[in-house]
Amino acid sequence: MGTCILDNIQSPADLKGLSLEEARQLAAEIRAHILGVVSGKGGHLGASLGAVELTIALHRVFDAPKDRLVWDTGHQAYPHKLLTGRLKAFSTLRQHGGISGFLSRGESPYDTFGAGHAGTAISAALGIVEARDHQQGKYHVIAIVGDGSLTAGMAYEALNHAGGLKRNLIVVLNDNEMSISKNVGAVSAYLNRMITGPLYTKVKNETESMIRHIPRIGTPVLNATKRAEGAMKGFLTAGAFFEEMGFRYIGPIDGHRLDHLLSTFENVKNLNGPLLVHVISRKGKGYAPAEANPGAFHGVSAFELSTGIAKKKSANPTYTAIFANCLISLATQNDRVVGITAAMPEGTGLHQFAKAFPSRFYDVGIAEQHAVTMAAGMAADGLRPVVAIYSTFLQRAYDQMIHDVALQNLPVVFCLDRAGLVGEDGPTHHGVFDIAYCKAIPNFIVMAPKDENELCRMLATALTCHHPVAIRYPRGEGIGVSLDDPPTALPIGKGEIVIEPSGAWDVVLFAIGSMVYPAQRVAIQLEREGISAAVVNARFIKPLDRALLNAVASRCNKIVTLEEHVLCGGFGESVIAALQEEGLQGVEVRRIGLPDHFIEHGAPAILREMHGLTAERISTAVLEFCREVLVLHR
Ligand SMILES: Cc1ncc(C[n+]2csc(CCOP(=O)(O)OP(=O)(O)O)c2C)c(N)n1
Repeated sequence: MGTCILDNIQSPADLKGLSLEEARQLAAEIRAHILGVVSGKGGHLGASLGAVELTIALHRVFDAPKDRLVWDTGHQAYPHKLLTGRLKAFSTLRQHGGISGFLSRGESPYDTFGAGHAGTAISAALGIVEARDHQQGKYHVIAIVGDGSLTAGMAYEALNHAGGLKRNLIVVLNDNEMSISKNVGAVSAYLNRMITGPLYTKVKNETESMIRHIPRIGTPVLNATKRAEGAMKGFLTAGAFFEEMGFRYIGPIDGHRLDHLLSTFENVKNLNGPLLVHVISRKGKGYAPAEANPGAFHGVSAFELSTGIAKKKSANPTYTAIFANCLISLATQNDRVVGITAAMPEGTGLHQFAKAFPSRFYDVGIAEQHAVTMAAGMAADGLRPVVAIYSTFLQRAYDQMIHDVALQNLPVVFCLDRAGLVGEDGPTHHGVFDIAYCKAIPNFIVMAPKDENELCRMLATALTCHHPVAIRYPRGEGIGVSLDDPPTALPIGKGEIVIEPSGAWDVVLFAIGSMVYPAQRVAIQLEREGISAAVVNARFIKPLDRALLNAVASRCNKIVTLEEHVLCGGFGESVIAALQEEGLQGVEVRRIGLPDHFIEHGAPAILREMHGLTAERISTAVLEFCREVLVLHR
């Protein structure tokens, strides 16, 4: 990649001396560099391409890391990484041992506040503002938040608080009218009216004339500021909503006009109180396939740069796709079934459901808490809501799960996609806490399928239950098994023995969800070593199949539990507790699962290998556990 200006940017300080023309060239180089790396390795593309000029302008006008840039979500931060000393490391993006795809305080002093989940930036920035003011610090704090992230309830909680406190805080609203899919809701429509209506033209003309009159870009001139203030009066009507929230509204500004951005930020720097700068940008800017299809290019796997076509085709349908098809067929038979997503229609597969049942589909925005309580309300009045949310994002809605759903024992079905290790997105996105957080809640039924057929059976089961139900299933392709048509319901709380060796058993592999197939491979490997291993597919974490546990424990006093989840609060702990409560003494248990620390980013295969979840690593661990048996056999 023949970069030229970018190669010489060691830190944001190097931006200060660039001419406007050079800064524009830099923008083109950053785009080319991001495209080169992301087309080869995958990553978040559209948001970063759309934020190039904005990032250059912020880093040129403000003085990070002294001034604090707090990026919401972090998926748009690739230009920020490239300008803050991570150009060389950028080729390692999202790979194990390489730099993170999001923001990470451990990675760089320029990453003021870590992120990965949306909607946190304004709250975090306000906290930093308070810390600054308590300690008489002198620096700017700038939260950069997308219009999608502005659908998150926490963003409003923070705006409300910040507007009341009246401290110096800059919020940059980077508005590309897109969440991952098209943004939703009344505020999104309001923002859209601001940028498409006649008012925008008026405001834009005023901005342009204001900028023309600024003597030299980069010089804070009082007169220019005054003129800016004057011009801003015209914006009052445009940003009335934010003004009412206690913010001074500035904008809308073209997010790809470096000159506009630079002069606006120079002016904003000299203003006091809470400010909101409304920047209009285009997701995927500069790469035609991404501009044409921003939803698909939000996050991508490796693709052909010339065409935008993905390099790898999946062999089997994904769990997500199977879930969506199955839900559609179940909803065809039951018109009370509705589907709810929190800004992830494609990610959860519910976009297919939306096509089939437009009036029974709800995209609530990045509002997991609201999604859950709305589902509770729907269930309270006779609907059968299916809430499809990634395991990691459902963490947001814990009180709603307890207080609004479970306490009233409402039949809401939670479909937790991306449960387990998700790979390159890393610690903000691994879905490894859901067993712990679901099983602790009374009235919940918690299940995990061994394959995609069982996922369908679990969904069919869940829709017959009069309780809240959580089904956790992994990211990516299914096993490739055929599907029962129609899927039959499972008996609640009943597991199955999937490998039942004749004769005495040396060990029982008690597995849940994605660990059942690996456990079967382990049993086959162990057989070669002379170890007789039974394999149980638990199916239910709660209620756990105690009869089955009793039965296997009476045949064998060694149990290995297997889960793709943290051990702390996990499935294995449930097995141990059940053995104890059933009075099954003398059974030795070894738990295999994830450790009590955050799991880094990297290819799923590498992470599984590192954390002992491959069939090979499990075999070794089980052999070790069974070593007395081995001694006896030999
Ligand atoms: C709590 C939470 N829910 C869902 C997501 C998934 N997600 C990642 S980015 C995104 C859209 C963000 O839109 P916006 O803030 O407008 O940024 P853009 O990508 O458009 O720049 C969503 C829904 C998330 N990161 N966090």
